[in-house]
Amino acid sequence: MKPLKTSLICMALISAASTVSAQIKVENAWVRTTVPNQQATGAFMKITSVEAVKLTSVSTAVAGVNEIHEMKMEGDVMKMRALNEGLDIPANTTVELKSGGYHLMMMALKQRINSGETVPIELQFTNAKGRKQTVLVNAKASLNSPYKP
Ligand SMILES: [Cu+2]
Repeated sequence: MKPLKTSLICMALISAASTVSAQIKVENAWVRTTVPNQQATGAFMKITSVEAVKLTSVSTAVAGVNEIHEMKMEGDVMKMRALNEGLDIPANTTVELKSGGYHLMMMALKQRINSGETVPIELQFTNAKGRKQTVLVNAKASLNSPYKP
């Protein structure tokens, strides 16, 4: 009976931990390389969270201005806009930031982004209760996505 009892306690602890903490997972982060004197670029990734959160702000050391953007068709025109209210990440749903859709826009670049470099990006999330959580990701610099679709 003893081993069974131990495993039941373990299961109880695991489920308690997963309901209390907001676990946010960021995968496949990459940033598009630039040519000399280029002023702006984009960063892309997949974000999944156990609880519903909002991506509210972004910061990097390589850009003076970092924004969360959306690209979408309005009639026949592709338009880009800043999501000043943040980007919703519903619970247990992977939100993909990709070319032609949501992306992080890095403007007023302070340096060239070269292939093979790693760009640290700090992502700030807020949950429904206003609790903030910061996630640091290392984005790979690449001309196109270095990850398989
Ligand atoms: Cu943009």
